[in-house]
Amino acid sequence: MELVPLDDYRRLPEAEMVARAEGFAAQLGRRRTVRDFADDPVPEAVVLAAIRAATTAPSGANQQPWHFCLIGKGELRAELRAAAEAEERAFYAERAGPEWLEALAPLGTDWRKPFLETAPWLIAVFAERHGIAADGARRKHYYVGESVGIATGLLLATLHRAGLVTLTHTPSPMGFLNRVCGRPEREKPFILIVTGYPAADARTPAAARVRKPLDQVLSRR
Ligand code: IYR
Repeated sequence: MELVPLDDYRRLPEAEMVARAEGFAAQLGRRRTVRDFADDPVPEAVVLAAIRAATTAPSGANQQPWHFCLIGKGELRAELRAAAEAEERAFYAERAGPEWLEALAPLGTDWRKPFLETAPWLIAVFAERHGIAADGARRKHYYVGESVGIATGLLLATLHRAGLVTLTHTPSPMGFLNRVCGRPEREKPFILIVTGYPAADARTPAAARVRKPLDQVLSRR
């Protein structure tokens, strides 16, 4: 094992640490999940940089068990929307069940997913359940969900920081994403991120703005 020094690290003054953390938290607090997208184009460089940010995430044994399929506007979109809406129709009609539908009611979601055709970029995030070694053998991956979840968080934070809005879409099940993206079976669709500008008349549910106060989610010992 080779070790290298932290040559680009420097401590910040305490007041600056607090100011930076507070400023970043306030900016993240302005992130909204949006479902109404404008169809205006967004430079690919923005989403590529956000994906690059996502790939800096820590991961189990640094195996980086993720794949990002970037889907621009094109003929795939109609197929993808139809496949997602077919799953969502079944989800809302049967699969969800009353308790899940009740939990979702304040968000006002339904099976219709027009944003899958409108938004300029979709990013399908896949989790590599296992890797393939140089000799073709199956290589076990560790903490895959944690790793891909952290990477997705960094992706969302960077897109937000860049001035775009996002939707974390979870069609259930999402197997059609393997076909649309041409990904192997060992990669499990993790989440579909929709990103772009909000539509001029975009509205978000009031209920989604309520965040639990710190004293409900924090304890100290
Ligand atoms: N996948 C469905 C349902 C859905 C589920 C949860 I949990 C949400 O927070 C939002 C939606 C859909 O995308 O509509």
